[in-house]
Amino acid sequence: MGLRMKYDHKKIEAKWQKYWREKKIFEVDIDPIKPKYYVLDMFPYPSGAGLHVGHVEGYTATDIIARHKRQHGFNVLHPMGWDSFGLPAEQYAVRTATHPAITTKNNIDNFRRQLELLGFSYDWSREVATSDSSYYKWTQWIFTLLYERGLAYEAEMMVNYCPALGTVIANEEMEAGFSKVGNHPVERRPLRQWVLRITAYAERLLADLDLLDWPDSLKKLQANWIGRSDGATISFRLQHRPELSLTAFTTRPDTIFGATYLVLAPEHPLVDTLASDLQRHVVASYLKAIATKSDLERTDLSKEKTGVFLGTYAINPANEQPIPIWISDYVLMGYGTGVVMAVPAHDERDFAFARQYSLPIVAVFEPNFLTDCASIDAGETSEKVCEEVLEGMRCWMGPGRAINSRHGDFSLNGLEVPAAKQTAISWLEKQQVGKKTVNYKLRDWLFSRQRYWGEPIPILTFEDGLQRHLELDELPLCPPTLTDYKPSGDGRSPLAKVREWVETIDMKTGKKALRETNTMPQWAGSCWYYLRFCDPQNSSRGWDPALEKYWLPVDLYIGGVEHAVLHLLYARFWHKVLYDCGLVSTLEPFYKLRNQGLIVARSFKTDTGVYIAPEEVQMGNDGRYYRRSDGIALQTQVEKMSKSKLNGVTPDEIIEEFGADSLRLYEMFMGPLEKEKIWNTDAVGGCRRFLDRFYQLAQSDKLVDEESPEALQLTYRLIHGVAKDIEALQFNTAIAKMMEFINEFTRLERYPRSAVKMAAQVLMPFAPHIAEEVWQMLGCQELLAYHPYPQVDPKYLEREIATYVVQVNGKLRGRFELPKDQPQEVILTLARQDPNIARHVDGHVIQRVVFVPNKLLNIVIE
Ligand code: ANZ
Repeated sequence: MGLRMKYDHKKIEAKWQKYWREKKIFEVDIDPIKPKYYVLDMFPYPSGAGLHVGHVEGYTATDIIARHKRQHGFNVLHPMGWDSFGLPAEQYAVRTATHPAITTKNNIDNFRRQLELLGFSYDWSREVATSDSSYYKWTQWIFTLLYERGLAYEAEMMVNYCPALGTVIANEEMEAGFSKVGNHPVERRPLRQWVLRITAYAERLLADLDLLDWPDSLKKLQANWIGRSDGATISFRLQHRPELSLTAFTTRPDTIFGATYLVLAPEHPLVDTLASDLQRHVVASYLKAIATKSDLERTDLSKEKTGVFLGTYAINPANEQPIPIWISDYVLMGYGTGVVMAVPAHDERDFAFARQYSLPIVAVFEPNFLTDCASIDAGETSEKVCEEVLEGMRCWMGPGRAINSRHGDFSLNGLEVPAAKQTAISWLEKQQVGKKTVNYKLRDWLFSRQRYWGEPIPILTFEDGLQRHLELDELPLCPPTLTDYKPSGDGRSPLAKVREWVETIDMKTGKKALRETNTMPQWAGSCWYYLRFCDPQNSSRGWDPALEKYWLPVDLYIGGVEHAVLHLLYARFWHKVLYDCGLVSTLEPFYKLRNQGLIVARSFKTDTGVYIAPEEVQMGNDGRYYRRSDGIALQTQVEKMSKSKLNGVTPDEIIEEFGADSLRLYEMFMGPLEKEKIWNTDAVGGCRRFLDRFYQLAQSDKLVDEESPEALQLTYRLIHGVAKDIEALQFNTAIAKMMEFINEFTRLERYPRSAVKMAAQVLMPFAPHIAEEVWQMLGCQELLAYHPYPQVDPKYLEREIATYVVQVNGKLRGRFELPKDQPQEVILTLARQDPNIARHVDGHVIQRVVFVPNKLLNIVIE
């Protein structure tokens, strides 16, 4: 009997990583003969904390796809780089006076080391960093293209200013009045800022979502953010000043007869003109009271409405009635026209406001309950609801027929909402007092930041106020080296303090000029990195058109859902501008996108809120958790991994103990890619044991050169099933199939060498180091990475499917359709990964599992 080697992951992984790196195995060039496949990750911000197991999840998924596509003959572009401008490096610089370039370089080196340890098959010759001047030269150049097309402009505007961060931030970067980074309070302030006209692309950004194979939830998020509203603008003449008028945007022009007052945003430019002498005083004090409120606070539906009457009237064009003009902070200047025609009978906010200030409420639609009874609460009758609406005691936003809507020969009476809308718009257009209008919630993109560690905006301003952008031969424009990175605190960038950099002589005209001191936001560099990866070293252009044509679009993009309205919207916008400039050949950058789910972890704490490390926790017989040392009962919670909660793990420690292949396998086995998953270090051991068994298989005494039909059948099923799962990005079920295979295969009397080789081919995308090693141990000379995927003979594939019913304490909780004869462990594992089933099981002790082969699994908990 030969001496068997133990599976030494450290030796094997180091060996193959060195080989791949030194032989530049994964470097690619265009190859007109092969089909191309571009698979991209959302490149990381190289933080000081290093790679996270969440990065490993998405990066393993794309690596599996990249390797799988190579096996299928594709020319695969799989690059990696660094989104390396950003606030943390700058804040660290402020604290320690270390130049951000130094911190960033160290962090990048650490990230690269960690990624290499995972055996990802990147073409490292294409590595880029957004903070390198050879990269941001082109980011600045794209900015000049936007500027030339009128898509970058300066404006004095109310901005979200975050005093703690010392900078302005975009709407997309805040939530409920706080910055998403650091959760600091954000104020409203007027400041001169650079803004990108993303609104000019609103319709295309919305319409082209239809071209994309993205998760529906993500498309919906973008569509809602863009927020298209179809309606009309209607102009209201002023009662005693016919030369003046106010224009309102409404989505319900059909309710025009019910418009009983107008409400202006407090910032509306006509507020001062319209306030009567009598009301001037109260108006002024109202304006003062609301000055610092954020849009979010102002539009909060639940808050009590406030406002004041301006003392003047407008005329409702439909019925010629005078209606009072108010101001209120629930109307925003930044949306529509900043004027609302208030229809209290059919709009909730207007209704609350009208009740508050006793303004008239006139119902103009009679509720139609045939098509909508959702708006009636339990215990109410439709008659009662109808009566209340007609009496102005209740607001009705559902469908109905128009009433009280006639003046002269203009009538909407009897029409349903959609028809009434059309009729109203035609009438308004004919009378020239309104027109059909589409409005978007999307605002222009606030593009300047008062920061040091970002791309300087390449603009010169001359003494006469004229400006020019720097030409390509003047780029990159590098920031000066500072020793003091602190924001100046007065809303200006740290660069503003460097007079000799700011005050300059324009090389082209010899005129005195000032440099722009604001820098670009972090999102700028990531707007086009997928393009640079096509041609990363080009110093004379951003990318070569032939290379762009060959590699683009990105065929598969994987990343977190948190980028739904930031990076993914901004990058689509830039791409469309580049398309209009004739610089890219596809309408969209990323046709297929999938999100990875969050990896969370169980944390434990005592009643007094002290977090306890998982190693110190033990589960009692009652299924609860206790501190090992003294038996104190602990509270437990599943939450984001974090240092302070002691529930984090680093890829480094897992790789050290179990190996990169085990980590890759485990992260893919945890559950469906897009779902949230709970980390469990013990389960990495299960994946490790599977690899151990596979390694032993390749050295077994039972290996033979002859084939056998049983072995062929098992192997072909595996080859076929795993390929199908990979194409569908169902990596967890692919791994379940491999585990099932090894169980069945090791029961055979003889192991045909050819079958084990094919199994190594199937395993390679998931656990590439051990697969290459086994492949070599079985006598194969050439590299497995490019070896074509095995062909299957379909006659071996037929196999019956069984429905496995899963119960928890006898109650039906799920169902799986799988090939017959699955072992109990496979069904139990799949069941525990299924959120619907896991919900009933997690946190309980499993007392017993009843298994009826090919039929049923009943999990009995206490
Ligand atoms: C009259 C009306 C009657 C309205 C009715 C609604 C229901 P979306 O769908 O979000 O686009 N509105 C217009 N401009 C506003 C502003 N600057 N600040 C706050 N509210 C504003 O909302 C459009 C509706 O929001 C408009 O249609 C307007 O109220 C209000 F039965 O006009 B509506």
